[in-house]
Amino acid sequence: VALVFLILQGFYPSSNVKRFEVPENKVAWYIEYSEYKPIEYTAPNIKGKPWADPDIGEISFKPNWNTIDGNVNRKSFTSDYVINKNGYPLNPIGRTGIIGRGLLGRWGPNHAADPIVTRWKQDIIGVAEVNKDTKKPILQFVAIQRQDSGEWAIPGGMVDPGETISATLKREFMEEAMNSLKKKKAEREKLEKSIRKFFGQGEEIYKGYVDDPRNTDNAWMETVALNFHDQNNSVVGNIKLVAGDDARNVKWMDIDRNLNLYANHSEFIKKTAEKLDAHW
Ligand code: RP5
Ligand code: MG
Ligand code: MG
Repeated sequence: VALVFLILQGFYPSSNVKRFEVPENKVAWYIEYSEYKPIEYTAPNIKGKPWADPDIGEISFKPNWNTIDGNVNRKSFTSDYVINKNGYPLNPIGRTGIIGRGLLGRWGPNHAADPIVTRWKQDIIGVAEVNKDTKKPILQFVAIQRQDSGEWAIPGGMVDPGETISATLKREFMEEAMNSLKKKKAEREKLEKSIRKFFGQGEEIYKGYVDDPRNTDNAWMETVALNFHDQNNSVVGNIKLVAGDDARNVKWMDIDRNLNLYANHSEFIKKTAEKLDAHW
C-alpha cells in the first residue's frame, strides 16, 4: 500500500489530468471517505481500438466479469472484484483518484506477461563476477527503457485475446529486446527458433496485481512474471539485443538493491535474485 500511495500522487501518465489525492489511510474501499471526488479520465485515443473494450453502458457491451469471457480473461489473480451499482468494476487495492480507464483498454484487470531473462555477469575472459561484500555472483537481466515514461523495466506486454502466457512472454521479448517487428518474416522465424527452447523453460516469479502508474479505480494491470535463466551464457546470454516497438533502449542490467524500475518491477527482480541466490 505504501508503494501504491507513492505512485498515485500527481498527474496521470501522458495527460494533464491531476489525480484526486487519496491519503494512504483512505485507499481501501471499506473505509468511509465521503469527501472522495475522483477525476474521470479515459484517454481519447483508446475509443474504438480493437484491443479496447467499448464503454460501459453501450448496448452491445455485455462483459462477463470475474471469468474468462470468450477469449478475454476478465478474472483477477487477487480474488473476485466488486462491480459497483453503476456497473463499473472496482480496483481490488482501492482508490486511485481516477475513474474511467485512463490509458488502459480493458475495464477491470488488464493482463500482461513479463519475461525476466537473466544471466551471470562475466568479465571479458568469462570469469563470473562476485560482489565483494555479499560474496555472491552478480546477476544481470534484460532491461528495456520504456518509450512512454523513460523508465527502465522488464520487457513485458499485454496478453492478446486468446493468446497463451508463454506465447506473450516470447513475443514481447522478441518485439522489445530483439526488434522482431521490423524484421522480415523469414528472419523473425529464425530468431524465434533460436530462442524457442530457452523460452520453453521458465520459472514463475510473480502472479498478481501490478502497481502500474496507469491504474485507475476501474481498470488496472495484472501480470505473470517468469524467469528464464541462461546458466552459462550459451543462448540468450549471447544474442544481439536491439530495442524495438515500445522500447527506446535495451541492455543487460546488473542486479542489486539499488535498482529503480518502472511500477513494482524491482520487486520481481529481487525475487529472481533470491531464487538464484545472486547478489542483491
Ligand atoms: C506493466 O506494464 C507490466 O508489468 C508489463 O511490464 C507492462 C505491460 O504494458 P506495456 O508494456 O504493454 O505498456 O504493468
Ligand atoms: Mg510490447
Ligand atoms: Mg511493453
